Amino acid sequence: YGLRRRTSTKNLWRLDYLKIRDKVKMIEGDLGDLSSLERAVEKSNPDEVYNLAAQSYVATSWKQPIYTAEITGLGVLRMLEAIRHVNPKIKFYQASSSEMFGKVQEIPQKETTPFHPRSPYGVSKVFGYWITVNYRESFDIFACNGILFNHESPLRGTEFVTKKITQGVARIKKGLQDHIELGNLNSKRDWGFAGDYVEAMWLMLQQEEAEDYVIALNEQHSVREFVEMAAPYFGYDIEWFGEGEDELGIDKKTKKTIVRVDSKYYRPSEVDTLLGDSTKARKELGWKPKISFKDLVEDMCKNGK
Ligand code: F7E
Repeated sequence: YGLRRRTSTKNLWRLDYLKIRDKVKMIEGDLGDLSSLERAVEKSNPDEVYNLAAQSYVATSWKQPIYTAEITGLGVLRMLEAIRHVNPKIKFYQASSSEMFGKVQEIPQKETTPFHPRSPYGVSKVFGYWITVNYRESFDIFACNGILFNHESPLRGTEFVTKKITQGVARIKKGLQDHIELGNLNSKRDWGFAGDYVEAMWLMLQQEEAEDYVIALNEQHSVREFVEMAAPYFGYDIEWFGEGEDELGIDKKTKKTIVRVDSKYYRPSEVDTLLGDSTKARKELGWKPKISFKDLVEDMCKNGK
């Protein structure tokens, strides 16, 4: 079963891409509406609930901070309440995020690293994390936090930087777009393949005890490096000129400008560097990512739309 928020336009293209549209039954519901969640849990009668729903775009969380807190933060509590009322035996997975580490207190970040979120999104995820721990400790619900570092695939939404870059370079090559406008090129992330990370989510709910786990590739790259790695799939080789807002990424051979920096994509407070340490998940869950960073970039370049 999938929980589906009502919209006037169709948005099930990801299920089509994965060829599972016929296998997933949709139930209408909204993380803002407790009664709809209770009905969804009653109707589907699940063994496991995976809460991956959120206002998930960090930049929007400064524009809509209260909505973000309502859905990304309080939405987790509503889901837990629905489980507690309908059937507290249901296992619960909460999509916690590396954004909770924000201004990082140690490098790399692991389960015991203190949180210092840097956006209304990160702050809301910290609430979701702790309410999950609290319902585990208060009501003995089998509830786990997966603290997932950035996880990407060709299914990524176009506003996120990996998809914006891979789709953007593909469109430039086809003559559909002139250049890509990006914000902070120096920002560093630990990017992995979403499919591998979903396997870790499932493994967490198959353990004897409910616990929290960091899921990451344990490898870090900057936005600039992501551009440099994606460009060659489309025949470009990027060199950089200028600094800050004046920086340009230009193709060596053709001298075409591929990337321009636009300060409108800078964030009011940035998460400069994220690097995970997923040792616990690798040891206790036996989890190991199959797709490397290089393979991920290639997959997104080849299979993006
Ligand atoms: O930004 C920088 C931007 O929006 C990555 C979500 O899934 O992962 C995601 O959050 C970095 C940031 O992802 C542009 O400033 C530069 O430093 O792709 P993003 P995110 O904010 O890391 C975590 C784990 C989540 O939980 C979130 O839900 O790239 N950047 N230029 C840019 N970012 C965007 N979006 N667009 C740019 O033009």
